[in-house]
Amino acid sequence: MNINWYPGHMKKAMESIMKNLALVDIAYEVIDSRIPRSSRNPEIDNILGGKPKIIIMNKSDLADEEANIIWRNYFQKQGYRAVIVDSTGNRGIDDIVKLSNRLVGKKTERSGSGGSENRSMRAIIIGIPNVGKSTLINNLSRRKGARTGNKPGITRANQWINVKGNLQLLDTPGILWPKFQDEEVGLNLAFTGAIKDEILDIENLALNLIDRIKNISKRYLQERYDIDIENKSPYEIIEIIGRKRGCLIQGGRVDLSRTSGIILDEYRKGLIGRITLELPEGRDVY
Ligand SMILES: Nc1nc2c(ncn2[C@@H]2O[C@H](COP(=O)(O)OP(=O)(O)OP(=O)(O)O)[C@@H](O)[C@H]2O)c(=O)[nH]1
Ligand SMILES: [Mg+2]
Repeated sequence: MNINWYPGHMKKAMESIMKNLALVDIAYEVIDSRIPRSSRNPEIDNILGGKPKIIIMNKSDLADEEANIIWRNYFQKQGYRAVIVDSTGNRGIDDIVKLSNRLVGKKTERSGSGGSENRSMRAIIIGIPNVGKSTLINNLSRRKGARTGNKPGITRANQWINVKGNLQLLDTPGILWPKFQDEEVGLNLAFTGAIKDEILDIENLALNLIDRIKNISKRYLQERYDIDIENKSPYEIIEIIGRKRGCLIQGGRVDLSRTSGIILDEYRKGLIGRITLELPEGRDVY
C-alpha cells in the first residue's frame, strides 16, 4: 500500500489548526474507538502545546464495549482525559460538556474582564478524515443551541455554535492527516473507512480484514454469514460468502471484488459485530 500525503498538504492542515487553536480554550481530539491507536496522529500533542484536551472515543457503538473501557482506562493512565462517545446515538455528549466545564470552566470565569465576567468556554474539534467530526458538531449544536453569527473581534471567517454548559464550539473542524507508521496502521485506517477505497486494492483489503476478524474471534464471521470457517483460508471464506450472497460472474465464478465491497461495508456498519481491531500494547484479548 502506497499512500502519500504531500508535505504541503500537511503544512497547510497544521497551520490552519494552529491558527484556530489560538482562539479556543480546549481541543477535542476525535478518534475511532475501533482503532484508537491508528486513528490518532501522534503529532497532535506537539501541535496542542499545553492546551487542555479531551480524547473523544467516537463510534464507540461500533467497537467492543469491553475494549472501549480498556482503552479509556489506558488513556487515563497515560494522563489523558478520555470520553466514550457515540455521536450518532448521542452517547457521551453530556460527558464532554461536563468534563470541559470542569477542566476550563473555572479558568474562563476568572479571566473575564473585571474578574467577574463569565465568558464562554471555546472548543475546537480535531481529527482525521471520516472519524465523525461533523456529526459530533451537529450533535452538539442541533439539540442544544443555535449557530451564532460572525463574532466581531475574533475573526470574520469563524462561526461559533452555542452549546449548553457555557460552551461555544468552532464550527470548522481541524482536519488531521492520518499517519501511517506502518502497514498495519494503514490497513486499520482503510478497514474503518478513513482512506478512500478508490486508492486501495479492495480484494486485498477484504482478505486482510477477514484474517484479522477471524483471529479476534471465529464467531463473528460464523454468525453473520452462517458458515463454518474452521480450517478455511480468508480467500475460501470470501468465496463462500460470495456464493451465499449470489455475487457471481460469468461461468458461475464468485465476483471477488463485489463480495469484498460487501464485507468491508458490513464491517464499517457494525453488521459483522462490534469489533475493535487493536488493543493497548501488551494486551491481545478482550
Ligand atoms: N456508528 C457511528 N457512526 C458515526 C459516528 N459518528 C459519525 N459516524 C458516521 O461516520 C461517517 C463520517 O462522519 P462525519 O461526521 O462526516 O466525519 P468527518 O470527520 O466530519 O469526516 P470529514 O469531513 O470527511 O473529515 C458518517 O457516515 C457518520 O454518520 C458514531 O459515533 N457512530
Ligand atoms: Mg466533516
